[in-house]
Amino acid sequence: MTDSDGLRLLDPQLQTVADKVREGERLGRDDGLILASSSDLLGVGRLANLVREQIHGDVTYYNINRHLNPTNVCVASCRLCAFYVPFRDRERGWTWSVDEAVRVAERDVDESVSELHIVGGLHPKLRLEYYEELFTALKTRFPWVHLKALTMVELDFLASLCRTSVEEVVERLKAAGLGSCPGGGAEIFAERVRQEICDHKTDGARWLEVAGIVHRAGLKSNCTMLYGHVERPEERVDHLLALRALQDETGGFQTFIPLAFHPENTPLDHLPVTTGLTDIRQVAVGRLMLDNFPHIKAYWQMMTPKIAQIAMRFGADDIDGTVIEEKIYHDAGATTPQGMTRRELCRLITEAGRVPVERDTLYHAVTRTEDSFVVAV
Ligand code: V47
Repeated sequence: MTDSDGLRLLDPQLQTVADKVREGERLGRDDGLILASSSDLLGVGRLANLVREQIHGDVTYYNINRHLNPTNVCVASCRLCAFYVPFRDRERGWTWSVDEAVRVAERDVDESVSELHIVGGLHPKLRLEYYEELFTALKTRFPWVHLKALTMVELDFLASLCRTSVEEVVERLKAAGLGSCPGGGAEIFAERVRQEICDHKTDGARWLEVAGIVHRAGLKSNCTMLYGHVERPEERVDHLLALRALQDETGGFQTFIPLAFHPENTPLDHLPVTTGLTDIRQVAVGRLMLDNFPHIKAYWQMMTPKIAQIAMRFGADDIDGTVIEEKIYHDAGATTPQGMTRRELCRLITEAGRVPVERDTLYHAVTRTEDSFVVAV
C-alpha cells in the first residue's frame, strides 16, 4: 500500500484518510478514530506534515513571553490540577495585589517581551474590578506587551461571581487592555470525563459558548485538549470535532494546543505519564482534523523540548515561548526547564530543519532591532 508520494503506508485503513487529505476533503469522526489508533504512526505524521507544510512551509513560530499567575487559590478543586490551593489554605495560597503583580512582572518583563500569559485560579474574592485594575496597571507600565489572559472558565466564573454576563465581562476587560485569551480549561468536553477530573467547573458546552462570546467580541483565543488521563479515543475525537464546529462559526481560534496530563501531586497520581509517541500523535491528529485552524502548538514546557522538536515534523508549526517561570506543569512534576532563551528556541527549531520566525501573540512576524521590536502587520 503506497500513498501518492510513493511512500509505503503500513496501515491499509490509513489509505482512505490519506486520499481525503490529499484531496483537501474534510475528515469525519471515523477518520479521526482511524488516526487515533492507527499502528502506522509515522504514516499519520507524514500526512500531518504534508498539511503543515502546505500551510506554513518550513516556518516554525515562537514568541518572547512570560507567565503571570496572580493567584493559585481556586474553588474548583479539579482532580487533574496540582497548582491550585483551596481558599482557606493560607500557608500555601498566594493572591497578589495589583501592585504586587506589577512588581512581579517588572522582575521578568523587559523591552524584548511581547506577551504576558496571565491565568490563575477561581478566587472567590477577586472580582471584575480587580482584573480591570490589573490589566490597566500592566498596560500602563508595559504598553508594548499583549495581555493574553483568563481562560473561558475564569471568564465564566467572573460573570457569575459578579452576577453579570460574560459579554459584559469581556467588554470591560477588553477596555482595560485584554488582548486575547489563552486556551486552558477545555480539558475534554465529554461530561463523563469532566465528572472524574474537574466536576466543579464550567462544563464543555459552556466552555464552547464562552469561547463563542469572546470571538464575537472581536478577540482571538486559543484552545487546548488535555489527554492522557481517563478519556477514551472517541472522546478526544469528539473534542476536536466540537472545536472545529465552533471555528466554522466564528473563526476566532488561532491555535490548538494538545496538553499531556502530568499526574504527579494530583489525586490521579496512580495514572501513568503519557509516552512521547502518544504526545506526537495528538499533534498530528489535531493538525489533520482541525482543517480550519491556522496553528498547532507543540508546547515545549509540557512535551519537553526533545518531543517538541519531533512534533515540528508531525504537524506543529509553533512551540510557544521563552516563558522563564512556569507553575502549572512544574507543580505537577514537569522536569522540563522553567524557561529558554531566544537562542535556545531558535536552535531547537533550526535543528529540526525548520525556519524560526518570532511572532507576536496574533502571529504577526516580529523584527528585532538592538533593544526593541517591530511588528510587521
Ligand atoms: O487548563 C492543569 C492543564 C492548562 C495539569 O493558550 C494540566 O497559548 C497537565 O492552557 N497536568 C493550563 N495539564 C495551560 C494552558 C496553556 C499552556 C500554554 C499555552 C497556552 C496558550 C495555554 O494546563 C489547564 C489544564 O488543562 N493542566 N493541571 C496537570 N496536572
